[in-house]
Amino acid sequence: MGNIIDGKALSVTVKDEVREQVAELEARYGRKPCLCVIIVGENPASQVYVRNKVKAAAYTGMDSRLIELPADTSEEVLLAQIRDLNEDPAVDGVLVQLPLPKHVDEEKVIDAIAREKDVDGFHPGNVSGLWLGKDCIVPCTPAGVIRLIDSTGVSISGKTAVVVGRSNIVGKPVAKLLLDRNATVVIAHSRTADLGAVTRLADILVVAVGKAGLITGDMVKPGAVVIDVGMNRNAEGKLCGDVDFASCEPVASWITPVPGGVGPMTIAMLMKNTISCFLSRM
Ligand code: BQF
Repeated sequence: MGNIIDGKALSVTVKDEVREQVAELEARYGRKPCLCVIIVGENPASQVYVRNKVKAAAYTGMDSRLIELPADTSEEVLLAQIRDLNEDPAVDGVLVQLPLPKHVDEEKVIDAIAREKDVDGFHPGNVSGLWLGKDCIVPCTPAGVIRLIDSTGVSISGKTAVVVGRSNIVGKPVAKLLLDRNATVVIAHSRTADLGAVTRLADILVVAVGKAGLITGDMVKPGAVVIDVGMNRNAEGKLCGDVDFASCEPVASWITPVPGGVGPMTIAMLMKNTISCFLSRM
């Protein structure tokens, strides 16, 4: 029954839209949007993610900078680097790849990024904007999740949506975006009693926990749309989601794969956010 949502193909469509916008913006303003990515240390997964971001920027024709700092960089030096970029008129978007080494306070770092350059949408000004229903930068993964659901043609309004996971980066913002689209939203988490009983209510199921194989076919309502935000490595080192694809795919009407589902859309929405930051500064 399950149709597979091709996040990779949709991400190319979004990046092609951005590529056209970049060309228009350059013609109108005489400069291209510029995204600056900071990575601290050598976490191999983070290195892949920042490479994906720089490659996507190149694809769209926008400028990018990659700042690679050693793992022992002090919080002070990192904050000074961010302040420099905040003041650099050539830079439109600044993001610091998470997670950061333990000696650095992530909250301080996020707060230091100028709100108008916060392409990740993690700054308290953007978080409050999201929850107050203002026009603001929306975090990339939640924005990508909504775009993936929209691509199925299934209407969100009036449906029961269950979000499993309550992180500030995915669970909470995705729940707010679904609420804004008139879903009836349930947030489930690690302390939810009888998770399966809750997930079986979902017409739209979004899973962002970080636990491989957490959701099995018996936990999915027949015909549900299933969006898997999980990014885990299994015993063989292969990328896999939080959803057991083999057992859920036959039950779902639509389902995202891992890889090739939410991940590429996260990167595409980052490109869109960079355009928004550029425009807000012009
Ligand atoms: C794919 C991320 C957890 C913690 C911090 C494409 C990405 C991943 C997968 C990617 C992620 C996950 C990113 C695929 C960025 C998504 O083909 O399936 C792209 O680069 N992501 C991140 O920057 O930080 C994370 C997951």
